[in-house]
Amino acid sequence: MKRKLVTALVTAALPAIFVGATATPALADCPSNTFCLYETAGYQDGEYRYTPGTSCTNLGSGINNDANSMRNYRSYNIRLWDLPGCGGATTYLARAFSYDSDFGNNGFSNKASSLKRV
Ligand SMILES: [Ca+2]
Ligand SMILES: [Ca+2]
Repeated sequence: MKRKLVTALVTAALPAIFVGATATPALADCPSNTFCLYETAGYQDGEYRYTPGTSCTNLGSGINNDANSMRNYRSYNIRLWDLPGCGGATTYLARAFSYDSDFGNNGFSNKASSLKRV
């Protein structure tokens, strides 16, 4: 089950990479070499900036269980977990140099509680 879910998420992330080749959605809003999470789909409302390493980071109270879109301008893949401490089977993979305007079609709306570079 876990393997199947991860594969689905990877496939879902691919179109965002291709979009990135032709469109640049307000790149200035998220600094280079930074991973940004947004409270609302479409990169709206609160922006929370991270430079994730390989140690797990738990999300703060403002964005915990409230993230709905992301921009990953890091040169690394970053995984988000539903549970704090980067545990559990429900995750979301943010590919290097990709963005996703809505976690809804990934089954990950208002779930992210922790993240790290993978
Ligand atoms: Ca959660
Ligand atoms: Ca999505």
